[in-house]
Amino acid sequence: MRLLPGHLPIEQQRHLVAALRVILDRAPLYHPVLPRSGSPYSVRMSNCGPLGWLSDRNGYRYSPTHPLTGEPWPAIPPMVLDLWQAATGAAFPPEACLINYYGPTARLGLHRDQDEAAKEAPILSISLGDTALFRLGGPERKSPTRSVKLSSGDLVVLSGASRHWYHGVDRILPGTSQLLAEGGRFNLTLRRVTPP
Ligand code: MD3
Ligand code: FE
Repeated sequence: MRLLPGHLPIEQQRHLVAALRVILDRAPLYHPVLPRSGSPYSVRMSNCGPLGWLSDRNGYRYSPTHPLTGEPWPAIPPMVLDLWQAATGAAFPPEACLINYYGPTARLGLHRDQDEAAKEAPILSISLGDTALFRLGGPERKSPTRSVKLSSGDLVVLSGASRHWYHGVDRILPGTSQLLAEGGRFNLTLRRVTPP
């Protein structure tokens, strides 16, 4: 895992939030539910890009359309595609940009990202807004974990072995950023889904 702390200058963070607002007008945040149990996540989600990650009663999958509007996801903003290229060096574009929104009490349990057929492609994460206490584990659920703070403007590149490690978000530290009028945190997770 490669952490690029404070990679994004504040003007770029603001520009990115403005682009996010336009995307979320067309593809609103919704409350996903866990497979089988149907329990809601505390994180709200949306996507941009040709594919979007979904969780519902039937399982996890990638879909070209929003589960509530039935419309295709909006395009990934050019600035985000440029960041992907610069940070990952990948010769191919990402296909999915998951947009997670954390209110002050939201969290995300320990999990692995393993719904992508492109098993070896890197993942890029962009944090905006309040700081998150991120938990990084290892290859197995029982592997030792450590806590890492992810602040507004930080990028994380997951490649190689770390791409398949357990991770989650323990909590948000409310009031740590002024970027979002509503408070809370956005995280963008860019992924290649189909093998390039
Ligand atoms: C480490 N999102 O959407 S981003 C997710 O902050 C997700 O919203 C978190 O986990 C968030 O699936 C973490 C940083 C991240 C993303 C993928 C990883 C860290 C990772 C994959 C492997 C190891
Ligand atoms: Fe994840």
